[in-house]
Amino acid sequence: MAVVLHQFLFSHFNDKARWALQFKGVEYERETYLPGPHMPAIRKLTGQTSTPVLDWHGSVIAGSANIIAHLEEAVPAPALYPRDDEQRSTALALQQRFDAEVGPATRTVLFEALVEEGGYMTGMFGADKPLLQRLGYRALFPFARGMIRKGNDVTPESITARKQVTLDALDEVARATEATGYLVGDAFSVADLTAACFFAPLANPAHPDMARPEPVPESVQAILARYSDHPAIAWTNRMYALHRS
Ligand SMILES: N[C@@H](CCC(=O)N[C@@H](CS)C(=O)NCC(=O)O)C(=O)O
Repeated sequence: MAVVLHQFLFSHFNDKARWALQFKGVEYERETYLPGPHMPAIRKLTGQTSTPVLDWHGSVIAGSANIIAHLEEAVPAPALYPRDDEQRSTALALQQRFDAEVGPATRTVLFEALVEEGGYMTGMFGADKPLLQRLGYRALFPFARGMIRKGNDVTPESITARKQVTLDALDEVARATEATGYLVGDAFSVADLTAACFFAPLANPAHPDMARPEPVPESVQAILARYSDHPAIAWTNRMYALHRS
């Protein structure tokens, strides 16, 4: 049985799984879903609707952190968990905190603009789909806009709070990577992978899985411009260039 990643294109939580699979040198297939219509299939597989989901030779694993934990056990080298116990705990705690707070925050920051750009957003998530399916998805978008806002916490109160979480996380990573270039110790780990993925929507790294399709709408460009001078954005692009082939 093969290894299959059930995924959305571009999504930063999904890129955690893609990056870990690539880092470990695992050959795998991708089953790509359109956000929204994905629900019945993912629910049938896992009992919930969130992606990424990994089918590992018939065992189904849901959630980016669980997928990385499984890969770390199945393919120990190269390691994503630091070998030193204390450093491993630090890296895993950072992943847990960033999964809970920072991933959702940067998504809200980006979705504030994306949700108003129906053509761009549906084209992005449907990039690998046939034209007719893309057109149908685009036509349905206005009816789904409210649900997308709700599902991604794009509300006035939440946007302000999540911009602050985003800025605090960027500052934290810039500070913590100043000495060695990495978040924990002096080597790339799950902590760097997690933070880089969550900043990728704001950094727009030149990797085919995450680089925004051109032309990028002005509203999205304005968000990228807001963060472009932050040292953690340069760090994110460096992590993608060095460790995400
Ligand atoms: N904690 C989960 C969160 C994943 C997540 O938020 N996935 C989003 C895409 S970025 C998703 O699939 N949303 C659709 C849904 O939940 O139905 C993880 O680490 O994998």
